[in-house]
Amino acid sequence: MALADSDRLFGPADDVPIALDAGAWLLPGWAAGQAQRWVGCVQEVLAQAPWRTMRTPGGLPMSVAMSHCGRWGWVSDASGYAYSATDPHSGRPWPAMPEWLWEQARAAATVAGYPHFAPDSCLINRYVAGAKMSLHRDADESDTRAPIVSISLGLAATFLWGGLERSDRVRRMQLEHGDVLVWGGATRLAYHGISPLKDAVHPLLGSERWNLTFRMAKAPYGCSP
Ligand code: MD6
Ligand code: FE
Repeated sequence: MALADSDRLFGPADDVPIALDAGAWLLPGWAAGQAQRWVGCVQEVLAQAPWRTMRTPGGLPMSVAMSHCGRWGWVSDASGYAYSATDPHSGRPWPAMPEWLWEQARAAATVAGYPHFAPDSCLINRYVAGAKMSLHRDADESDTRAPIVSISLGLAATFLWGGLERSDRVRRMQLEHGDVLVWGGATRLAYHGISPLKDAVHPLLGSERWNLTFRMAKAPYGCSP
């Protein structure tokens, strides 16, 4: 979110979500205080499912490297996009979602007004300079009443926020280290993407940006565990 530094220092208190769009909320810096712990959990996952580059159904390698945890991992290959219970690289189930991550994602969703969020999937993206994510919609989840909870760590990136049609006007906003987006409701299926990452150095993640998106891939929303 394009907030001036002064807004970040003297702006809304922690846990006060900022409305970005219908059903979509930004929790500025919400994850920053425990960033080390987020990074540790991701490293635990990576030890079991290392970064890999997937190909689009059109056969092009993606510029973003990915890993996953949780019951379902999002995979892309020549046959299209799908959620898979196994890691195609190892043939084994994806690493379990660390409990702390599950709890954090649920807490963020609750702050934004989605109290039944119970993620069964977490996609982890890694960007280096020049990596980007083209405009897309997250539409492979079975119950889109559930929001997606997205955590940004490391280098800042420009988030592209469009509308429900690909041709709709696109807004740009900065996502900074520790920012959390909780995105559901009427704009859950809006187009969005990430501009090519600028080369820089972050104290915790060096030349990288990590993004974690927690989803309910298969479970119906509202059936609290
Ligand atoms: C990223 N995020 O921040 C890409 N999708 O690297 C997404 O594609 C995304 O942030 C759905 C909901 C929230 C997101
Ligand atoms: Fe997305």
